Amino acid sequence: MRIRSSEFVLGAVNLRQLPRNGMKEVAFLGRSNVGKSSLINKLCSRKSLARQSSDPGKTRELNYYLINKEFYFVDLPGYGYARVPEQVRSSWGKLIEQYLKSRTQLSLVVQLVDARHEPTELDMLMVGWLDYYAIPFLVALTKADKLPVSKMPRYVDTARERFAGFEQCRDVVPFSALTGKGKADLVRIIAQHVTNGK
Ligand SMILES: Nc1nc2c(ncn2[C@@H]2O[C@H](COP(=O)(O)OP(=O)(O)OP(=O)(O)O)[C@@H](O)[C@H]2O)c(=O)[nH]1
Ligand SMILES: [Mg+2]
Repeated sequence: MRIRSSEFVLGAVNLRQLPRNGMKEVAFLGRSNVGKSSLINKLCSRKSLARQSSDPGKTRELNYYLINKEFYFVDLPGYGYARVPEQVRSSWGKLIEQYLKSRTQLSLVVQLVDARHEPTELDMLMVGWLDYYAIPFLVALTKADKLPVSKMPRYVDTARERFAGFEQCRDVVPFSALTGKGKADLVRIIAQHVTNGK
């Protein structure tokens, strides 16, 4: 599969606003500032399709992008941004959990984790939900260009071991929005989940 077209469709603040046409969805999940929008832009070979924030924690909507007029990418609101009030944080958590739990057309989640750091508690809580709700996911280790090449294999191995215990984990892929590293692997795995044998 090649990503030939991508367009912004809508930003939803609640689940009632989500598309009802049944097209498959791939959702991108990760803490605020981990690189979700940059990854979506890179996959789509676009400079500014998904809004990249200079102001972390700003993406509050579920942003829908129609890909190849065939399926959706969903940029989920980033979690874990410290300066967001507790009440707002818990309502985001509920929105994300409701979405994961109820969205039957959700075919794959790309869970983003910073390649240089240990996954956060919230990252592990999210993949726990994914396993619990039986949603296949793949882990993208973002900003891999910031890791010295010599350290890369050890970091990737550690992450693979960490996620190996999750039944729904399909793969762990180092990724860089700067260099495009990992893009081909991500597109290949996404294609396996959204196309019907094409
Ligand atoms: N070096 C490097 N920087 C990156 C990479 N991906 C993202 N960044 C930078 O990290 C910052 C956050 O990136 P975003 O793509 O806006 O992150 P996000 O997860 O969408 O953030 P929110 O929408 O606030 O949740 C930006 O300054 C990006 O330029 C990468 O692969 N390499
Ligand atoms: Mg974003």
